[in-house]
Amino acid sequence: MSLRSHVTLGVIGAAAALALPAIATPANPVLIGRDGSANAHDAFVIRLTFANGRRVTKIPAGTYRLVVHDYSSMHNFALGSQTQNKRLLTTGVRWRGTKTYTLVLSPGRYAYACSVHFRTMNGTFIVTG
Ligand SMILES: [Cu+2]
Repeated sequence: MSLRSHVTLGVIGAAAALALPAIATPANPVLIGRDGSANAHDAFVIRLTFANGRRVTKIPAGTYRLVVHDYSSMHNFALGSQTQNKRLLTTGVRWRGTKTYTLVLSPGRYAYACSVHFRTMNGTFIVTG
């Protein structure tokens, strides 16, 4: 290996080492909300999952980054606290797109639903202390 490539690798190695603390810093955990689906936009489906696809049922209190994919112009994604009887966010029924929210969740019961089809498109989860 030439001296030049050694120097280049050394610089890359140093940069990677410097980048590590930033990678290790815990970011807010990500939750994914979906109404409709990527394949069938108007599917009567609403979901709240972790990034790995697992359904959210119980999470610790804290700050979360919620990414909502509203795939349908006939459904929406609304989230509220049942404990505080308060709506936290809602997307437009006719609107389609992706929005990111920062959620500060305190302990209690929460529900999400499509405002139009809330009887069939809904889910709940618990935030623990
Ligand atoms: Cu709906």
